[in-house]
Amino acid sequence: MSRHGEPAPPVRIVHLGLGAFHRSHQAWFTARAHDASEWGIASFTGRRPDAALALAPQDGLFTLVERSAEGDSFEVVGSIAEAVDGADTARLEELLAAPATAVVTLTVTEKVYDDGSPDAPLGRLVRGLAARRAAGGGPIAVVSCDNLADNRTAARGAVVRIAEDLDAESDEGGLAGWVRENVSFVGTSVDRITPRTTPEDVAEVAERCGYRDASPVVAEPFASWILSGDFPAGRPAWQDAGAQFVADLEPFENRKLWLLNGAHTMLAYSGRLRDHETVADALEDPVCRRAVAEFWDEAARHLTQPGLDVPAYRAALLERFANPRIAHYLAQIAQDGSLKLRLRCVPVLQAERAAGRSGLGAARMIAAWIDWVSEAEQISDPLVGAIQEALGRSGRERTEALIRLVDADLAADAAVVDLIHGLVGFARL
Ligand code: CS2
Repeated sequence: MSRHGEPAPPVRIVHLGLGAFHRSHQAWFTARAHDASEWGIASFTGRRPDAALALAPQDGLFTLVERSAEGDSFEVVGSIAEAVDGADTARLEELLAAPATAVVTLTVTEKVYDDGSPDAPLGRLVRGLAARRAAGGGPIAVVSCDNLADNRTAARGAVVRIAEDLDAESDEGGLAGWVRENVSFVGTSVDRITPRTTPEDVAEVAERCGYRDASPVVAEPFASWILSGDFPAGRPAWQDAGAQFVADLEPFENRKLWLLNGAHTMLAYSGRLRDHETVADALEDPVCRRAVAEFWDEAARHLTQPGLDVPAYRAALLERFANPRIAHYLAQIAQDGSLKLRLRCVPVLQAERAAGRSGLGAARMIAAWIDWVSEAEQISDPLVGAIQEALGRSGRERTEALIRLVDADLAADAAVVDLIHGLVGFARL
């Protein structure tokens, strides 16, 4: 694939976290805007520099395979003007210093918001912002596209904290103040199921499209992007591709995190314990499906704002999850469980407890996680050390120690601990 000498759109967006989801989501929305020719993305890799190596030789172009239950359709996405190794901080600083750069988007994963080290993605971003300040590049928008509650506040908090650390080390200071005045943090709720690309997908694109794409991306047809915040230096017309701009993001964010991601996490643990591989497989199992429905009933009690249409959202989710042609592996979703539970399950459990109910459905999700970590061959989680330590205990004490890693208040609630302790093992029955 190549642009055949045609120029790529000029870079006005910098992205951190070049992965499949970024390509099926923000890159696709940008390519679909009517002003797409004015908005190129320079996308920097996070954990996987090979993502840039595969895209650079094909001028940033890639195929999006839209996979519905009926079949596949193919589309070349041209919005990534540059695919850059994340270690190339000189290029990042140069681009962030440029006044033409108006937007930074982030898909750096939930755990990175707590990582303040200078070499982590947000540390690199802050050094880029320092370069912008020095160059007089002007205000800019930073748009978090990670599955965190209130991701705008999480991004602002992390960036300001790192900027304050840099200020403390330098003679000049003032960076944190500049960030507060010049960086608009935009909150978003993002959604598009994007399983990992397989060698079969690469072969299929070659056969059906007649060209070789070393790095296509597969996604479901559904895509949603709900945003809240200002873009002081402009943005692409993402609404052309269906993006929604709202004043109050929270209800939408909760609906997505609790209903979609919560169900994913429930299916990941209960499904793996019952030997299922994918979301669609687990959903066919009445034990897993019942657990999801029970959790959804609880969550729905706290999703009452007008316009959320929870019944229709739930029905659509069941259809999306059941797509038999999307192999979305439970093992992938099972990663980083301690953090994901905190976002997807704990708020529902707390709301249920506050309303005087047990929170059985949410408790079941934590029980499934406990059961799964107890037997998993490999645990990929920022708290893996503490999880292993807790697993060394036994009985109720062990359950309590694991719950504490998810949420200390819940672990201090004896009724919750008893409930979860009694539920461990439900998925094996
Ligand atoms: C999933 C999400 O891996 C996970 O934890 O729940 O990646 C999910 O597929 C996306 O948020 C869908 O938009």
